[in-house]
Amino acid sequence: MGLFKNIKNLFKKETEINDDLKNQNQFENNNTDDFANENNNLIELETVKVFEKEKNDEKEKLELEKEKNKQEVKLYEKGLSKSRNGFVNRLISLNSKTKKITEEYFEELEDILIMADIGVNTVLSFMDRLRKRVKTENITDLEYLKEVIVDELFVIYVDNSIITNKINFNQDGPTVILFIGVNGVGKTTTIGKIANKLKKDGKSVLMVAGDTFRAGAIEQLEEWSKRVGCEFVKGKENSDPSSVIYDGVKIAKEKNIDVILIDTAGRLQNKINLMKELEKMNKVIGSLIPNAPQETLLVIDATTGQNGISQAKNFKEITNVTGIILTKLDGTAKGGIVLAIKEELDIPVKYIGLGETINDLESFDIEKYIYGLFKDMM
Ligand SMILES: Nc1nc2c(ncn2[C@@H]2O[C@H](COP(=O)(O)OP(=O)(O)O)[C@@H](O)[C@H]2O)c(=O)[nH]1
Ligand SMILES: [Mg+2]
Repeated sequence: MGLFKNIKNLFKKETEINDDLKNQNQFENNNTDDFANENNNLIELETVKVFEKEKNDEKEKLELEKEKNKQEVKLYEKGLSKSRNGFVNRLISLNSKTKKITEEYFEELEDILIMADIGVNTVLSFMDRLRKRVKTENITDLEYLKEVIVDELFVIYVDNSIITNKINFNQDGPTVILFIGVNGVGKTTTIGKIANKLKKDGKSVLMVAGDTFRAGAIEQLEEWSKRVGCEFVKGKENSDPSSVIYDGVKIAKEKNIDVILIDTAGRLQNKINLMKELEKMNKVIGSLIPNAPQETLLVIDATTGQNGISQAKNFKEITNVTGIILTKLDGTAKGGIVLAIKEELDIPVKYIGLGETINDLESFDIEKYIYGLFKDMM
């Protein structure tokens, strides 16, 4: 498979888009050559000009893409540095002190991975596969084993699933995204960050202050709406969130807003009540926009490890969670939680939070994530 090598090539040498660019030029040069041979009049010249322009536009687009990709990789690198200094360094030092692959080595590796929040079951099945491969492929070279480890970790994520970090946008009418999760995980902050991204993509955004429960929650979201420069709808403190949501969605429809971001309170003390509340919200939203909400994104805090996974299991039982946003990955030294989410919940991670500022949010990309974690091993 050689995924380790692929990722290494992709980011370390930065060749990917450069090569694309070269191929593209080659292709278009050939095309223009062919064209010149067939026609030798003015029309030809004009066509070549158009070709040139298209070629330059394409080049510019690729350059921009390349720059964007570079910036994103940098954010992953920065945001995952704690994890690199934590569990990845332990992995590296285990590998460098090991001379021979023994049972002791496997046990220590297992410990390191469990400590990294990858999840016990995930680690056990990973260790099974690794042991088998070492045996059947007769692996003795530790350099090679390193590659196998990264490859097998990646397999956990891609196994039997369609990976999509894409938001399901409504084709006719506003897209509704509902944000749920317990207190303090980063819902409101994430709404601010996502609104900013959407605005940059040219979409109009309306925020709904559906957390009417916590003091200061409404003002906090309002602050974000001002910063981002988007529409904002609120109700009174302690009012029924569903009625605020009703108002918000109605206004968004009237104003032809592209995306509605709904903040909610994260009370999980009483599962039945929360379930009823979420049901009511969904009903109100669905009555105004068929098939909405298009996304119900559960926010979890990476620093809470297994606790975050249990929260997610609870939410999954009471409502239809379409994606996960994993915040504060920058704050943990155990960035393995993404793999646990995959194995234990099988809900796609759509975004990750890599810091507190407005730009510290990225669409989740498993290759960049693996690179951000293991770049020192590559
Ligand atoms: N380091 C870090 N802090 C974050 C991130 N996302 C949110 N926070 C912080 O987490 C705290 C709680 O966030 P808030 O949005 O109020 O959580 P909510 O209660 O779920 O709405 C705030 O101090 C945020 O700045 C992140 O990705 N990284
Ligand atoms: Mg909040």
